[in-house]
Amino acid sequence: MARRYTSPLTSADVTPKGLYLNRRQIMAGAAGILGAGLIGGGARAQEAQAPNTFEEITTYNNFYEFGTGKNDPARNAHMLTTEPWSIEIDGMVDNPGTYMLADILSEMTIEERIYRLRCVEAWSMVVPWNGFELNDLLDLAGVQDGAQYVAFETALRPDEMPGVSRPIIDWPYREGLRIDEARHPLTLMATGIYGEPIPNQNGAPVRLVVPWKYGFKSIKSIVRITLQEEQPVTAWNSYDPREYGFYSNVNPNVDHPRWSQATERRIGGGLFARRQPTLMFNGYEDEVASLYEGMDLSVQF
Ligand SMILES: Nc1nc2c(c(=O)[nH]1)N[C@H]1C(S)=C(S)[C@@H](COP(=O)(O)O)O[C@H]1N2
Ligand SMILES: [Mo]
Repeated sequence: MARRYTSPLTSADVTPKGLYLNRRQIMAGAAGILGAGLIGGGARAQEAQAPNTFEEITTYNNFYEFGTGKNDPARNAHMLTTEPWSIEIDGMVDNPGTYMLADILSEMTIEERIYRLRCVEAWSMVVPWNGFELNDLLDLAGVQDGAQYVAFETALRPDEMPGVSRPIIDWPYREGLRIDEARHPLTLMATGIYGEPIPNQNGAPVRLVVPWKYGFKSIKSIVRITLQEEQPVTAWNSYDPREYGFYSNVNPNVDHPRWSQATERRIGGGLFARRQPTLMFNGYEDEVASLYEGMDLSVQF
């Protein structure tokens, strides 16, 4: 199995809510940093890295199933029933079926991961997630040879999601990763923020977090995971493939057709704060660049 990722950020970077966290996990993270020394990409990503407040993370959201305004998810997502919750795991797996989330969680190790989140709209945050590695869930399902991609689907519940009555994207929200991206130790299934259960507006009860890709790849409130041979059809890519690539790796050198990606606005930085430079792979270059060796990132963006 791939090495585990240790966050270059320490418990000292987390505001008091972080104290709810499992102490052993925090200590393990700190030991990892001392042991490993500075990790290149992670160290660079550490600039201006204090996590955003719980308030910022939970009131400025994109979750179009609950409306397209940044504050709509915070106002509407309470309508989503998150308990009980199950995930259908199907396609090229040894153990297909409907998994209760509670059963999955009993098999998983929950860790804290303080990650940068960079939206394709050129704003960013730093979020202290809690979650487990997608890789561990894939092992539980038993990935078969030949499975080259993982497809994900968000719940589609018109009764609970006022936003889906508008045909903004072709619902349900869908996303996908290549299998090596899905198995990368940075790729997290998040169940919490600041040591608290993840709020509905952030994708309760379980959502994907792929920190080196634009935020829309990090699909929320997941009900289905499919292992397959072909590249999955995904919501934003099929909406407009020129604007939203399948890969959507954060890249300051590849602009969105309608705006520059060279800089970003840090949420909570204040109205007059200077924009900060966008980091290649969102600051995780040392961890993930090898996944894309030999690819022309301006073509396969
Ligand atoms: N199902 C679903 N997942 C989604 C979205 C969405 O609209 N629906 N928005 C995406 C976008 S554009 C971003 S930037 C992140 C935002 O996550 P956050 O609200 O937790 O910051 O969620 C992503 N996941
Ligand atoms: Mo986004």
